[in-house]
Amino acid sequence: MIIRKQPDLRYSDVTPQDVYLNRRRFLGVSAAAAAALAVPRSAQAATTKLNAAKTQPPFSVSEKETPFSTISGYNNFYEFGTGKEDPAQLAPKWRVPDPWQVRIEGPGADKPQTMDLNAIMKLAPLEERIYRHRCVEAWSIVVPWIGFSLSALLKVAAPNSKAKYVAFTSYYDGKAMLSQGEAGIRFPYVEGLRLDEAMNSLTMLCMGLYGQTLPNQNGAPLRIVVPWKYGFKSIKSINKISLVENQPPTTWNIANSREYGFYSNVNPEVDHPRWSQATENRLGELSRRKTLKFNGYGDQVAGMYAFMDLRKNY
Ligand SMILES: Nc1nc2c(c(=O)[nH]1)N[C@H]1C(S)=C(S)[C@@H](COP(=O)(O)O)O[C@H]1N2
Ligand SMILES: [Mo]
Repeated sequence: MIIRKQPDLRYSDVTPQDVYLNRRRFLGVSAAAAAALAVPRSAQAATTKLNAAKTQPPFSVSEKETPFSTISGYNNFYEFGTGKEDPAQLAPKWRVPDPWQVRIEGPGADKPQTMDLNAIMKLAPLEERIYRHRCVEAWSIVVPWIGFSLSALLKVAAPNSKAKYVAFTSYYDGKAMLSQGEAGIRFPYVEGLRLDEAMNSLTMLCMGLYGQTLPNQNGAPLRIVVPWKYGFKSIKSINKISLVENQPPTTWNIANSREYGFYSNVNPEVDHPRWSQATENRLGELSRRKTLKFNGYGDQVAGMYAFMDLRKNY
């Protein structure tokens, strides 16, 4: 049992005493008032330690890692709010179902099955991979993710010749998450990849970051990470995977097909209809960086698109 949520931690339990006391002194308020100001105890990010073997290029870049506080404090996770700081406030209050079950099915799966997270985590050794992450909104981060290639899980379902695409579905609980009306997008959040993209060794099934299990706001307990595509392809908190024959619908394409395509490979040559994609703001840096084609992973992935017009297939 590797994943275990810490029960009922109080703010003072997870905040080093001196920091906690200093903050109280700084606020100039009583202990009772400080407790009222504190994050409710249900909102503690409950992560546990997760060991993983470091990896070499191309599975890790040598760029400076974005601090944990940024990675876990500035997020896109519309189920928990549309503002970048909302998920860090709201997602920790969500109680991640335990056991976490993932259904793998579809006409392309000869061995459809339901697997729980503990079984999934035993499919391959955990690796730490330091990937660039580029959001379509032109900010980027560098994240030490923990997990392994998604292919290890897909193989368990024995893909057959009908498996042309892989469709992913996020968990959705209307009681703990925003409504579709509030978020402005369809729930459950859905994403998809072509089979070769999903089987590419860079595509990651991810259970952690920075040496610990995923904070809820980063997609606990299990997400996908596709480093050469815009961030919205990296779907969070998944509980269903389908091997299908046709290109599956995807949430942002449904919301606005002119702005968000199925492929969504990072491409500085093709602008978003409302802004340039030529440069990006690496969070924490002052000057903008030039965006790299395929987010810098071209050697590993460009071949998959050799015969495609990436302007049409944006
Ligand atoms: N289920 C779900 N997955 C999601 C999103 C979302 O709103 N819901 N946002 C996407 C977007 S736009 C980005 S940039 C990344 C952000 O991942 P991070 O918060 O771990 O950096 O998650 C992606 N996965
Ligand atoms: Mo994004």
